[in-house]
Amino acid sequence: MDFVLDKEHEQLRALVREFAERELAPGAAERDEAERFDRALFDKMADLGLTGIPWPEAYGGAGMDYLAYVIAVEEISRVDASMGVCLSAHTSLAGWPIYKFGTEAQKQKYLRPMAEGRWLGAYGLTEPGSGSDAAGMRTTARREGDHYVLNGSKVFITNGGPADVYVVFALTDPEKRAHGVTAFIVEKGMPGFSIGKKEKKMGIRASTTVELVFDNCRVPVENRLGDEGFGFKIAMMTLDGGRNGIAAQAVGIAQGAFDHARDYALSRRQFGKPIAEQQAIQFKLADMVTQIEAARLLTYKAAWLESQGLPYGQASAMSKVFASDTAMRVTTEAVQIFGGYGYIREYPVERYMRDAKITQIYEGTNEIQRLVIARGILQAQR
Ligand code: COS
Repeated sequence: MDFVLDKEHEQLRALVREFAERELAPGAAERDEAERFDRALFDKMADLGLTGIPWPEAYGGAGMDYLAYVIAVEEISRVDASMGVCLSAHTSLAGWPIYKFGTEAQKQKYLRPMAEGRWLGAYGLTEPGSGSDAAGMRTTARREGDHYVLNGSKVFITNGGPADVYVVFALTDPEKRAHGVTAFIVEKGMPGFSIGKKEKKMGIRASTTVELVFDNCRVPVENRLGDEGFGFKIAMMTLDGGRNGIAAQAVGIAQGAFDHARDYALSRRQFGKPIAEQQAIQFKLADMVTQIEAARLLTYKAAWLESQGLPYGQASAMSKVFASDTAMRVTTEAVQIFGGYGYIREYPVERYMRDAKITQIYEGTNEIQRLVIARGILQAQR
């Protein structure tokens, strides 16, 4: 067992941290305020080779592992959680299923430009009436010759709008629920595919969250991802890894808020001395840093398991629950340490607290994560 990162991962962390401080930090508050996604920043991440970290070089990737990927998401999110989720959804939710289940032609056509950062990816599972009960979806895909015709809508789609490639799930056999779901790769501009309502959110406001509308949308058969009826498993397996990307985002948010709170505690003077000298503040900082470290270890372990080809679904559910709950606790305490200044937008920590909340909700609520963990325990006993 080795708890020290190797040189390659340390170098990546340093590279991403420097990039995030230089390119993302200066405008993060303004983009949040304006609810503005900046595609040029994604392009800059592409220039650094961050948009295809775990994919082989043959598909335009960096040929690194999932640990490298979560370190990058963590460091981006430490400064700007909106860009963190942009990278996470692009890589884990859109890239992974194509890498894992795509044909060679699909990988060359879609994964390569995504890995190179020329195309942005998104994932469409959730619908207005089906969130936690993902198999309750209503969107249909009817085969007509060499096309499928999609009808329905998807909601809360991260990167939707700017994204060029969408991995979308629809029922080819509605009677069969989960076993009747099929996955498709839908391109921006395909006839009958449009972007609906753009959501106004509490946090991660510099990332887009939209509705996708399919109105007799014609998708060529060669864009089916995997076999008919295999889509639900693709969706679930994709989320198994995606959830650890969200854990990494949560660790980054918590670390960013902690860093601001620690610096503030050292400089803010009350009762004639820095507040960091008061035990009440020291105990908060000690708890915060301990929880962050535990969350990081769970996240890195899940990434390591995936990189080793070992089962990681339960480990990802654990990292996601713990890291997101940690992000919420730590950011709330960071606001408390800042006192009245913590509550106003001129200071950064209220943004971290708003950004943290979604990590307990998306890619499966924490209640669903606990269900996944519990199922794993019970199955192991059988
Ligand atoms: N990996 C592989 N297969 C999986 C799987 C996984 N992680 N999870 C479920 N499956 C398979 C099951 O094995 C089952 O297949 P068989 O019937 O052939 O055995 C099939 O999928 C249906 O699974 P299950 O019966 O468990 O489905 P449920 O309807 O009970 O739903 C939960 C399971 C609740 C776990 C699922 O709906 C879920 O994860 N919901 C949350 C959705 C979510 O995260 N949404 C966020 C969207 S992205 S922001």
